[in-house]
Amino acid sequence: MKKKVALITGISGQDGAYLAEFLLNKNYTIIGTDRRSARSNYWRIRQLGIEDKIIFEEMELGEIYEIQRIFKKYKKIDEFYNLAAQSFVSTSFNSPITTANVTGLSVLRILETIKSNSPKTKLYQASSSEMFGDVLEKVQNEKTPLNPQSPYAISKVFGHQAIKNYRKSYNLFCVSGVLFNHESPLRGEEFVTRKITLGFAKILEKKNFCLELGNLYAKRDWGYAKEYVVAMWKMLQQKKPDDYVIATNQTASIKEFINEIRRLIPLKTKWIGKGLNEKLIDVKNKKTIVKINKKFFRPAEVNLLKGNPNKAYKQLGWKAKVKFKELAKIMLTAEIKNFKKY
Ligand code: GDR
Repeated sequence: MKKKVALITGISGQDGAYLAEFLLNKNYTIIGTDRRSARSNYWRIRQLGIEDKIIFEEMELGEIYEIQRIFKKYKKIDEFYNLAAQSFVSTSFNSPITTANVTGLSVLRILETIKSNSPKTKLYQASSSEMFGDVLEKVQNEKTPLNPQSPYAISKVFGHQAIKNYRKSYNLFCVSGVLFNHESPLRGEEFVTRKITLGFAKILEKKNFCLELGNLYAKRDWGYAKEYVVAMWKMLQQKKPDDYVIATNQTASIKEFINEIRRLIPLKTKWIGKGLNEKLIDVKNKKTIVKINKKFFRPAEVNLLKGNPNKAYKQLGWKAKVKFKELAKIMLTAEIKNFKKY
């Protein structure tokens, strides 16, 4: 049997790296694409030891002819995973137009290209729990109305609706995975869980480091990225294309995540103060190790996310095994190990 070919956009990101590793184990040929400026950023793929097993291509998703060029070069692409995006919510407030173009409009460019050049290609679109925004239901599922709160989330809604529309209008096999926050040791350092684990590794090693954060009370449904990429693949193996929520069904605040880390480290710490003056101190020497900095607050916040992944369980047989407490442990352990190495 001929090897299946999968194209992954955003190959240098956390999900791109884990998905490539997973599909290589399933004997796929992997074409990994990135925009030019992201090329230097292959540390994740290197860490997983799969760099020489991937065919790398530059592809600027802002230009439709670039996508067409790749489809012409590789005549047969069985599965197309669109993981590329301007994915940092905070940045989207400063760069709303770029975010809309890359994160939103690119989905339409991909759909148009598939429709005209390769209608048999199956497309996975990375949708996001951020689309629920200021939530209209306490636990969110595939039917929960969307109420986005950032240019990033608005752009994701655009992509999400485009997928539904092209599926219905042109009978394409395209799906959206509405993934809730998913983290790992390969997470970018700007995202809060990784910022926290890296911060604590520094605190343990350097002693003088103070971690500055924004809103400690936002709640997220945090899962393990390595498990989430399996759900992406499963969605494309179904008979019929459909959208799925991927989540753990547990929610915890940033402060609760930090408290989990506190349980794992050999320091006695204590929260003091309120509001902007809230701090975590080292009980022994009274040094502040975590404090609040207003600059990390967002113009509009998403306060609570908790997903109901029942449909994914029933139809895909997918269920999250790692919940946020174990995730904190996995991330901190890897962080300390890496920190010592470098
Ligand atoms: P999020 O992830 O916006 O949920 O989107 P992020 O980790 O950036 O923020 C989570 C929550 O933590 C609060 N927070 C801070 N966040 C950051 N980054 N830095 C801080 O210092 C800080 N302090 C508090 C935030 O306000 C927020 O409430 C992620 C991204 O991966 C998206 O691309 C993806 O679609 C969704 O998850 C699902």
